[in-house]
Amino acid sequence: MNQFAQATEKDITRSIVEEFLGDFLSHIESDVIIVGGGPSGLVAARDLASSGLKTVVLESNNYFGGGFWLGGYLMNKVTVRAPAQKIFDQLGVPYKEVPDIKEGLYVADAPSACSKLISAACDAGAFMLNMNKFDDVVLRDGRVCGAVTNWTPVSALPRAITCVDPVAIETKCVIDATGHDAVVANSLADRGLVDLKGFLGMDVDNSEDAVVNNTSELFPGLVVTGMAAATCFGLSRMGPTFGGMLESGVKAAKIAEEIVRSR
Ligand code: 48F
Repeated sequence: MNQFAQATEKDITRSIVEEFLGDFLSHIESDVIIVGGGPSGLVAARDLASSGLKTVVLESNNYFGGGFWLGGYLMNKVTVRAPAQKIFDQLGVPYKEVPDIKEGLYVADAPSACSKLISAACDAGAFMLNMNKFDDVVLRDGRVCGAVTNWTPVSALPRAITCVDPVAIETKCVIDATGHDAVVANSLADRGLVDLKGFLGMDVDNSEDAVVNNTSELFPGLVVTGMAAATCFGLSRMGPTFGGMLESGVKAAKIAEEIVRSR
């Protein structure tokens, strides 16, 4: 006879609730919250969690990866320019070198690259909180020190439901990795605390380096990365290539780690 009890509905429900709430409770005070689980945010999550920092990724969608599932124009081949192929090497993503390009251009399958990047962030120990829509910042003593969040479907409810209050997670540093929308930075701009320039037309040659160079602490406690940095600092949009996004995530993690360690 089987010595184990049959799992029934209550056991399955208990497993889900206990595991989720346990993880959630242990992250309500975290070192870093990354808002947005696209390529820049996921690289930052991988690096920060690998450094032993308590890292949360808030993602409004049910899947992570943002724009990294497609290369451009509904075609699922992603390109990176040198030196970002080294990140493909770290992730174990197979790629091809495009011939006769002086500085190096590499092409890979988007599903392979995106899933391996998500996996790397999970394996490093980041707490991956999908279906959570960033709603606002926690702002104290002139610093961003947390993120207000709600379930995505709740955020999308028509106002017929009067109010479902969100909850907040405290942190030492928030990274805005929400792409073109730069939603965290915009929550400060709406209050006149920062001035956002908006991104410019496409200029791939300049934009990749510019995004990495401008990845920075925009406001005390808030680092901006990826396309959010382009929106904040008036940079050209990238075009369908991802090296700058990945390198920007690496830099954002370094800046965030310095902020965390200094507090
Ligand atoms: O847009 P996204 O992929 O940002 P990224 O890391 O990369 C940009 C490229 O994909 C592409 C490009 C290539 O060069 O220019 O656009 O800068 O990922 C942004 C993530 O943020 C999530 C969104 O669902 C996506 O997964 N996001 C957006 N708003 C919110 C959010 C929000 N309010 N709360 C939580 N997540």
